[in-house]
Amino acid sequence: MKRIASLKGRQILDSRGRPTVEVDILLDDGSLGRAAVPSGASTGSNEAHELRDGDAERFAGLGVGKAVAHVGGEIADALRGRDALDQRGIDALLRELDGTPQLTRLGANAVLGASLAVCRAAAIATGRPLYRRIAELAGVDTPSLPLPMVNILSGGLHAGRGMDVQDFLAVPVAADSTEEAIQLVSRVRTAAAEVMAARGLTTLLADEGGLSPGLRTADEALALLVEACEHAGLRPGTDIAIAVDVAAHSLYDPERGDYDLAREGRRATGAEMADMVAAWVRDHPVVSVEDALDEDDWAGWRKLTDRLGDRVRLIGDDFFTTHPERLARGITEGCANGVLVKVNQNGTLTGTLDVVTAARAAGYAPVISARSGETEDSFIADLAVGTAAGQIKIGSVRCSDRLAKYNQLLRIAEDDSLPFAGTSELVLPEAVGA
Ligand code: 2PG
Ligand code: MG
Repeated sequence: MKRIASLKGRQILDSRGRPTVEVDILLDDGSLGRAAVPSGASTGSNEAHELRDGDAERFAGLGVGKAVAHVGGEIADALRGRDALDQRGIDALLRELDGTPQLTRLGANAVLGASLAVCRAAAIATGRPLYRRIAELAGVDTPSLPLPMVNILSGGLHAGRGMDVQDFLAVPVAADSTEEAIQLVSRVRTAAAEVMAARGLTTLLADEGGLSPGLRTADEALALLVEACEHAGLRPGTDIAIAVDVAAHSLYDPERGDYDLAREGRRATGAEMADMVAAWVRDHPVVSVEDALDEDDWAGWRKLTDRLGDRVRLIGDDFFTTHPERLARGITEGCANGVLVKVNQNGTLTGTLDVVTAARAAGYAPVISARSGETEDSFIADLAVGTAAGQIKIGSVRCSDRLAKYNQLLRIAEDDSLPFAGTSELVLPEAVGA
């Protein structure tokens, strides 16, 4: 028994300078568990609710004073005296206390902060690394180090809509360790900046530390990424593969029922979006495409999965929102073959672990992901290892909010007993990583 003595919430700032919640949990034995909550910009409609104050005078309404007050008030009252080792019981209690499906009343930011802090406190109290504690909760015997997919070029809501598509990422498929993976993508990131500078493009940073060349089409961005790999002395498709996050929900116009590719100067139907993605997969070493279609286009997702699902990972982010029922429906209907996993979309650690377990059981690849608004908290690095998810998406190899997670992976990798997942979760042609 590791009894919770007290909880404290505070408002801190995330990587966009917006308020977010941090929670401290102190146990009777003096162990302190601290966790901070991330926040997205391109969000799905079915995410757990982020409670904001709405007071226009303070942080333009984005303050989290109410959520912080819930942590120190109702949540503290409910959790005081509870056993921090009972993560599942505590998370169930938090949900019950809130009483709404999307944690609207207390705020998913308040609930998640408490949930993650409980886990960290329990790890500290039992003298184990966080990823070991998570593995125990997830029922994972062999934790593993994930293959990162690393943002190199940014568009969409992370880069002032400078490009229509949100993320172009490098996947270091030739890497056989975390250190090698980070080294390879760092070379690509640096080379991309050099190629862009030589073309007179701005190399200022987007929200996740990526570059935003403001190119007109996704094809041009893919070609630039391929060129950056070559400039770095790496073989596109063999050393470095490409992942794309379309974030199509933020392009979708529900009134007209089509997608606004404003930068490209055209509109596209769902079928045209699918054709575009199929052409990327045909013409470039693309191994993973996230949110190619809107969050509610179940039929379109199914068709796309039938068409490309044996060649590429089709990942649902805004589509699934780390929601067990949406994932279950996707599995039943044959939509996607991978799921982005974001703790704050779900709202509790246990709920998140259950989504990973359900994905695994159905052969869907889970990708543990950061949000575009992050903090110095590195929890998701341990989460990816502890769940043996196989892949992680953190952002670029720039900015301390991102590096906190990469650096934590480097620390965890000092545990020689942990295998590196490598390309085990990718659907790959044989030449890749050879
Ligand atoms: C995404 C994430 C991270 P956001 O769409 O996958 O890149 O962005 O946190 O803004 O939803
Ligand atoms: Mg996404």
